[in-house]
Amino acid sequence: MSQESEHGKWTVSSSDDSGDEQPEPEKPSTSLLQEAGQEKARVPQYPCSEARKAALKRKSSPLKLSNGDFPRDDAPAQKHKTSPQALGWCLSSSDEEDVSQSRTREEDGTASVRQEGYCAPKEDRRLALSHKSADPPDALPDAWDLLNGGNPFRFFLTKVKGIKTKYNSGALHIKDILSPLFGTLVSSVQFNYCIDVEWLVKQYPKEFRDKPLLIVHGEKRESKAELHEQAHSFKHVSLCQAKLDIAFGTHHTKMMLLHYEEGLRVVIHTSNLIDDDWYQKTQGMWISPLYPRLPPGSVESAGESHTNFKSDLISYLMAYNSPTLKEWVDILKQHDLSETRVYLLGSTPGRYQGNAKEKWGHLRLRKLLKEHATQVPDENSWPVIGQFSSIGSMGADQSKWLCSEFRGSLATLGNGTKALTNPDIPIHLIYPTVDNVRQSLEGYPAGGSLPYSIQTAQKQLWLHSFFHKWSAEISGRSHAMPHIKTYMRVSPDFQKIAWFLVTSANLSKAAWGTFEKNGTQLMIRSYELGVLFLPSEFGLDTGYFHVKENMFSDEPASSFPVPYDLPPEKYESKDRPWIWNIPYTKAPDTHGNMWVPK
Ligand code: GNV
Repeated sequence: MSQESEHGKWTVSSSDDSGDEQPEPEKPSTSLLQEAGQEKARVPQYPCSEARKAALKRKSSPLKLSNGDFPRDDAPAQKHKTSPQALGWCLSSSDEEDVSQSRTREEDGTASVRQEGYCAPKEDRRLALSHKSADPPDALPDAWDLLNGGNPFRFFLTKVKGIKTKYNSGALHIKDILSPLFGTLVSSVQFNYCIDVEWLVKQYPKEFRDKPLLIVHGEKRESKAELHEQAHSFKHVSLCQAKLDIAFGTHHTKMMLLHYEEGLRVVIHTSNLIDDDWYQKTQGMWISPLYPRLPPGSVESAGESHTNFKSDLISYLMAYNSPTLKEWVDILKQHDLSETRVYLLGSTPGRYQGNAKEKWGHLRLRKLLKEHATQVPDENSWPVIGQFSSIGSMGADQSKWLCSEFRGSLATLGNGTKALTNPDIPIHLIYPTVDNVRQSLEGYPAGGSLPYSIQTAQKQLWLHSFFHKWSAEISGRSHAMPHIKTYMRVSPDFQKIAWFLVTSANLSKAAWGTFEKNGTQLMIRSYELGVLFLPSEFGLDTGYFHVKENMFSDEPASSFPVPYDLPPEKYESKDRPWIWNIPYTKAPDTHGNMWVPK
């Protein structure tokens, strides 16, 4: 099939025409298929969504421009210098390879060569882990410094392949997180949504690769069977299915519990356990300090933090009602989490009334902001910002959920907040436009992880008037599409923030909860998890953080590294939100392809 447009001539590759669900790896038969041939054709072996399947299919059988050249007229990929090369990416020695090349997916790991090659003798590692003063020699990666040096927030982004080295300087790949430098692993748990077990096992260093690994997931029926089939090959891997008793609920929580000889570490993040999620996306994580083991015989309440993190994490784990996770609760109880400065904010499926109403979701955020945030001058003019990678059904107009219960919770600041539905409080929503996706490092396939559907979008056109583009010059990630989800309250000049949340929760009622029975009950469908940063926990009594002006400078510790540009830029009249299940054939993406979901 071939078609012509003002942007040139396009072909739909034959493997697409055949409707073949499992295309064979394509050999590049002409130079036109260069990139296509370099992408390793691959059908997911892990259970995952239709949107992601479409992305993987498109990557293995791309819809190419057939004349072998970019259109010369106004193809924005050229004009706006968005090809990686045009932007001057890949110039540093460590980023030598072409971003469009296939990765050797097993051992790519974004970890640098020195990291890959280095494994400190166990005694050295112990030293490094137990004494701050034991400065690691030059040969050590900066991951250790990152984690233990002057980063009070412990908030990180994932490394992105194909951007300048400086933009990855504060970033971590999963292999960095699982590195022996962070601790001598005894056993671990991975909570997640989409899991490629074979890939995951390879992310652990060889010396820890056979340590017990528990995977907590929400798969049912066929996809559960597929996951079990995958895990079966690994005798050290076991599975725990999270109960999902309410329709359309999903297990979105992304957390690692890393039990070490030296203690315990908790990582709460936004990335699925698949290669694509750690390659060219903007993802966030909070990494706990190394929690030491409590002395034997410590009381039940020992090791609690000012933020009540230990008890809140135990409550979250108990909500699964799983005997296996109860064993992890016991391990948690044996550790000292008192150094934790963040608040835990989770969602677990259920219908909650009375006191339980404030345990999860947006009412939990409302309670935390009421009790631990403080009022700021002129607070009614401080906007709420929400930034996410998917969107649920929000009803016929803004009064149904977004600007009532949801904004009411996010606009709470201290005990004095009265008008929870104050219509004056602006709400800015950040979600990628079609052009954001088209011009991204991944190109249109990035849209496979932005599963806003046409069926949902067309019911809520009113919502799109709140939308702002994805822009992240500040972190060098304007072309790394967001899979991170963040929410915050920001000053009218966008230079201060009253709080910041990084979470798995998208903009949906399923994630945040919705009132039932005249507001006496909060109904939540999904598991979600995030951490809330409040100024008071970081020694600030002003009620706000300053926004860091440069992610990579040494500004005062009171400045928070918001990972995208402020103020957010509104959609222009030509802009459309990315919708995954409609075709985009008028302009090529950064790989010269178009998007035709079947
Ligand atoms: C594509 C994701 C997640 C998550 C959940 C999806 C979907 C879908 C499609 C990506 C995704 N769901 O990270 O929790 O259709 O639900 O990344």
